[in-house]
Amino acid sequence: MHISGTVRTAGRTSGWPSTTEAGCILNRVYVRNYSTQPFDDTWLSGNYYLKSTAGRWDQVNLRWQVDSVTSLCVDAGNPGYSLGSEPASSSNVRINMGNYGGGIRATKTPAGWRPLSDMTNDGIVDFKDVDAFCDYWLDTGSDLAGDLNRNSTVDFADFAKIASQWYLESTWH
Ligand SMILES: [Ca+2]
Ligand SMILES: [Ca+2]
Repeated sequence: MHISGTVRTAGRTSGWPSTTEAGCILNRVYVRNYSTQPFDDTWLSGNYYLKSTAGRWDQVNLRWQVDSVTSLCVDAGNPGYSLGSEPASSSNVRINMGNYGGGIRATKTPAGWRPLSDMTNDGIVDFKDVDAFCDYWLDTGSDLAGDLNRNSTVDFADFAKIASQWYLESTWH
């Protein structure tokens, strides 16, 4: 599944580059400075299934496998996208980045992994997310990153979601 989107914020354009290993790398660079951290905790080499402590599809043994780490690409896709066919759970609030995002084999989300309103994917809901959100204010259409309740309009109902999660942090933040 193709998961693209662009965050338009003041002075910069950053995206959720879609389907590839490179896309995840770009996202990680955007989120933090990962220059000192290895990328091998992110996906399974060769097939790009994102690792997760909540479960990741093992296509060799055809079962869900639990990992010791979780990829930051889990629930890091465009907040305005539908989850598609991803495994439903209260923890799964956003579509995953990567090849399997939106599909039935999408990697599962650990509890508290990603606030819906953490538009900048930096692990906390704060003014930077409001900055990103405001660029979509009163926009209409599908797949808008600021459309947190996914009703094709960016308005106060979406802002209320940010307000309700103010300073909420990811478990890894
Ligand atoms: Ca997800
Ligand atoms: Ca909305």
